[in-house]
Amino acid sequence: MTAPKQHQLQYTEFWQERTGLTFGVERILFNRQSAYQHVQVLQTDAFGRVLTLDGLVMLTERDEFVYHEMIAHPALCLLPRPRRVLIVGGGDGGTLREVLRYAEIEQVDLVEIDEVVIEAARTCFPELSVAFEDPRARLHVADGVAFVQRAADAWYDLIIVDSTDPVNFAEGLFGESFYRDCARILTDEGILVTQSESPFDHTFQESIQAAYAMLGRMFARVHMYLAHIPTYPMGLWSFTLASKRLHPVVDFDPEQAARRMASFADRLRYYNVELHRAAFALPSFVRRLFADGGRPAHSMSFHRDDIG
Ligand code: AG3
Repeated sequence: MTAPKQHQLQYTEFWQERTGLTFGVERILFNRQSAYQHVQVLQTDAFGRVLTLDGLVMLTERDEFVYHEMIAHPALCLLPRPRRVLIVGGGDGGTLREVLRYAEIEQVDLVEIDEVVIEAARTCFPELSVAFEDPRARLHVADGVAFVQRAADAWYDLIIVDSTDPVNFAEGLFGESFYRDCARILTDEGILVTQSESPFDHTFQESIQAAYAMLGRMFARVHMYLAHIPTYPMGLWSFTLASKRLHPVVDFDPEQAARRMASFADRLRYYNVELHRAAFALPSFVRRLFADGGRPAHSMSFHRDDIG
């Protein structure tokens, strides 16, 4: 019989006052206060290495594939020929790794505000940060809001906002002027994808609803899609796809997508062409979150004409 445990180190991200997710911690691998936030990497018992920023779980070795595949592939498979991509945030390199899987991608600008995040990834998550070595990747340590202000019109096919929660310095990445610049620097067929928190969590509901209203005024369509991410608050996560022209389900061509992914599809662990459609089908309670004046919405999509 093994001896009973006499001490243990645990880490909890609190989702509410006293409710949260607890990890068993074996070792603290990285621990630094940057100019922006507290950056930590923990070796945990059940989820491998975990990156936290100001105490919030950003990724775990075990389930990062869900978030990174789902923030990148739905839009990349929908666009017929994406060439230039902008990633705002994402200093760990996970989103970049997914974008660079496509041979037709020519250039990816990644704008991360905090170089300590990049360093933490280089030290503790080489399987993610390896993406920075690709010659198509250009790394900018800068503020995303200022970067999009200065970027040229109609340049990017896709913008991915891989940010933390809409608080503190990340709040601007959910705001009107940032979205306006994004719309301006995207091509006529361009798409903006952003992480948009958990539909189960009321904390950010208002800022996400406000973001939908803003995006609805700038893009022809705005759609929510979902994925299961065990280590983010409530385990069910949403993404928002704002598109100038293409409808994410109606205009999605599964054969073309399968062809485009042929060289790497067997290495993906979450996304596939069948799942693409399923991800945009929303549970009824999620549809109702965006109901106008209590009227149930029929789908979580806004069209410019409906909004006026
Ligand atoms: N960005 C989204 C993380 C949001 C998690 N929120 C939380 N734990 N409260 C993750 C960055 C990974 N590239």
